[in-house]
Amino acid sequence: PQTIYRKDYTPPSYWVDTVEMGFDLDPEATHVATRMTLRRNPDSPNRNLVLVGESLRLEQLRMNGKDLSKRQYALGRGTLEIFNPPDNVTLEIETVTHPAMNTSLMGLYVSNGNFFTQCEAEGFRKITYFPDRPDVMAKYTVMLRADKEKYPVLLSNGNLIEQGDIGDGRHYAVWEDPFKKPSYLFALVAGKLVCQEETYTLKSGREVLLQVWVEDGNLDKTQHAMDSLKNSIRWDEERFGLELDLDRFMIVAVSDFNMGAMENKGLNIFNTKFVLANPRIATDTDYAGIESVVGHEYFHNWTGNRVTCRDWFQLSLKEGLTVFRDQEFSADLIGTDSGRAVKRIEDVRVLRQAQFPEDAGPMAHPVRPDSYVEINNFYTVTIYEKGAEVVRMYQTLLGRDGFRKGMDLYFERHDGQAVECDDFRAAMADANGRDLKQFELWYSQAGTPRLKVDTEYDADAQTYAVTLTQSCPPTPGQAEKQPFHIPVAIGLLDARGKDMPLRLEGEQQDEAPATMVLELTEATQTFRFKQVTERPVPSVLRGFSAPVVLDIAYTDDELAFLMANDSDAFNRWEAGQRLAMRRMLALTGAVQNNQALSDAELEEGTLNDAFRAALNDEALDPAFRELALTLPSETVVAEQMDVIDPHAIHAVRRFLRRSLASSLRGDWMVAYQANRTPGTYSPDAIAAGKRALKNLALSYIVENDDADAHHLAQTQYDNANNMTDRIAALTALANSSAPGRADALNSFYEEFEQEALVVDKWFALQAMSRTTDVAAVRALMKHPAFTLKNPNRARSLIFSFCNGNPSQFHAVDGSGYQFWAEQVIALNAINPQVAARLARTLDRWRKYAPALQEKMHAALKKVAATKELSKDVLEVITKSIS
Ligand code: BAL
Ligand code: ZN
Repeated sequence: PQTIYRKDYTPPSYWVDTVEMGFDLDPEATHVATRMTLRRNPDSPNRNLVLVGESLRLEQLRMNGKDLSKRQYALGRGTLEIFNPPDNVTLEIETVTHPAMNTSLMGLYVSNGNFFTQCEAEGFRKITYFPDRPDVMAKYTVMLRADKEKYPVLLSNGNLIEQGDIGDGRHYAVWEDPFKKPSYLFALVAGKLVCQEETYTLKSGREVLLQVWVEDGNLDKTQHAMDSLKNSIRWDEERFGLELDLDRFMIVAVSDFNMGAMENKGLNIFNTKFVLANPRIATDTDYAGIESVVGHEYFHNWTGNRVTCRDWFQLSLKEGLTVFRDQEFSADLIGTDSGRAVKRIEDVRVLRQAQFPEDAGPMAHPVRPDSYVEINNFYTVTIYEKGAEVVRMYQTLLGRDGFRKGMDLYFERHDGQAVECDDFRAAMADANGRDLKQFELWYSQAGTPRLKVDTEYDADAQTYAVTLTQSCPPTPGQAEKQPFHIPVAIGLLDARGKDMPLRLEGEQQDEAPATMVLELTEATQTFRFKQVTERPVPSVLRGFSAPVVLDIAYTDDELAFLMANDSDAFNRWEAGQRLAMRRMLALTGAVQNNQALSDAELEEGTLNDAFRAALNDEALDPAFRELALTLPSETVVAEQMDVIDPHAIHAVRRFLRRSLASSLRGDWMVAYQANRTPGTYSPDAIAAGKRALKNLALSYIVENDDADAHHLAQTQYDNANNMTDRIAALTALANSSAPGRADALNSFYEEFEQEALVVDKWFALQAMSRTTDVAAVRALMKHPAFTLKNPNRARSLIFSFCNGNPSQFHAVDGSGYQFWAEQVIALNAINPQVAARLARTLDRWRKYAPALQEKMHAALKKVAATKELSKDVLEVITKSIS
């Protein structure tokens, strides 16, 4: 397959001004009539008009009112090229598509008998021939026609301007979107759906209609999405002065969906997972996920839709920025400083768990990639989460007000345009009179930078020198890296654990702050603090001020001290994680040397004491304590090893959990009792934090695997009035030898058989359970509720096992890898996008011991040798093997 390069960008040969579409919706064969007006782009070197189309039957092609003769155009593989058209063109195209057969879930498809579309990135070309690229923005008018009984609801972007019957039991609706948009934001929905609706008054006094559409029977699960939408609208007005520009804003839930959700103009289409919630079926995590995804899609209306991307290499322009916005939204909604810190820790955990490995593996790419084979493979944690970190660094460097000025200028300059990441950076620089040239390297260089910290205290001179040294490992196609512009937030703690006032030598300062942002721009720089009256303990990279790996030498005692005292909550958490990581790596080495792990050693250790102190510190938010007392995940530990040994890591993490479970058993029990949340369920941050800590305590207690522990879990399972507590108890039981284990799993399924999202949880928790091996997963695949065709279901069982159960997946006989290969191949035939995601699982195969490597390589080869591999999967596998 062909590689597309950023450097090859050329402007389109024609702009499209208007698009009128008529759909005759039929699951077997939908006819699409499109009329568009185009105008030659004088800046393009190309004379011909090239449209793209995929899996389409072309029925008719007319230009300026006349049929085109065969000599005037060429129909290639995926392209329709019209030779040397006049400057102004009206094209009429009729195409036929087959929605019911479309299992890729791109373009127009059918889910549970209803029609949906997904057009980002390149799905519109499965609906009609079109210059399907984001820099071509047009105004759309759409008429939908369908059987009235089967498809009573007909929706598209913008405003409903007309509807009525057309005889034969059919009806129609006409939608007009007043805003120009790229084709990837086109959407339609048709079917049997019901909605919760509310009118909402904007700050300006204008009233808007808000709707959340779901399948019949789900109206008891839409309130949280609706509340989240209203919160999003208010937040964007307050924080960024951005108003909803439409009179109607719709969210539609669909159970077959490749992504989390999609920001189509005025008609957001969501995976049911990010809409449906009530206490019976949804966990606190689900509630938080819905809030952030509803926010994310809503915020795209300005960052993505009003200002969009020139080409797909600029994807992070909208995604990094919009993730940053949704992160800030969630943090602001919690409101408290400690709540913000908890949100920050959670976001950084995702970055480390998923993005750092990506940045160190064969698919590593810059935030603004230089090339791709299949753009769908670049909806990555690098584009999204690292992209959000890059946006966050502007705010760290410029301050909140400076960041806002940059945003204002960005919209002032680019509203209605398709632009580049560089345009965003220019707006930030110009609005603040700052030179951000070097900052571009965050967009162009892949890899996670390392930041080494060396310190020197001079008691006589009372100075403290902090030397920062940066480096960045090579990544595919980038052997050498230039130094980044890195904001390093720092504080210095005195012996009592208090922040010392910071004064830099050679700087004019009005005040001496507790935290200062040092700007590292060279490979090595020394920053010297003055009037430092005692040797401090440094707290570096506060709030995780840059997406780097921090290399700093602390003693165990210093880490325990920081964990207990740092005024920066992020670094308090970080200190505990470092302490745990150090111990986990040491023990992993011991396991590999066949040494026995001993409890006694741990009970007297710093880690045990530090964990006990954090657990019992009533001044700390329960949500924070839950994070502080959770050991680094097996994946995060794996990334710290030169040669990953999944079995040793698993043994060590389990050993440490059991040790902490038994040595702190009384403390866990106290925390368990103290953090119950009786009464009516509420997903607010305080209550959710309590449940999180209580359920962490439960999971530790059940590590003891005795009758009392089993009883505690069983009682919680039987009496829970919400899914968070229910599933936590079931998970604990599933990971134990409790006699009620099998009964609980069975009864849970029976109770929730009709709730697809809960059945997903049921599969997922078994897939990730310690005792579930490949054979058990194969058995679960035979369950009548299992299907590979539904992405959520495939993810719940297959992905959860391959990515979330490392010690079983990496079975020494290679059976996990064979299973993986079979599923990638099976999914490839159904849904290439989902298959390519699963294909990423073996990205890091070169990091394992030779015996495992060999078996992984064989599995990769097996996939590579498959006939009719999609370019999605082919790109991932080729990059992994090469
Ligand atoms: N644009 C794809 C889905 C999302 O990032 O919102
Ligand atoms: Zn997005």
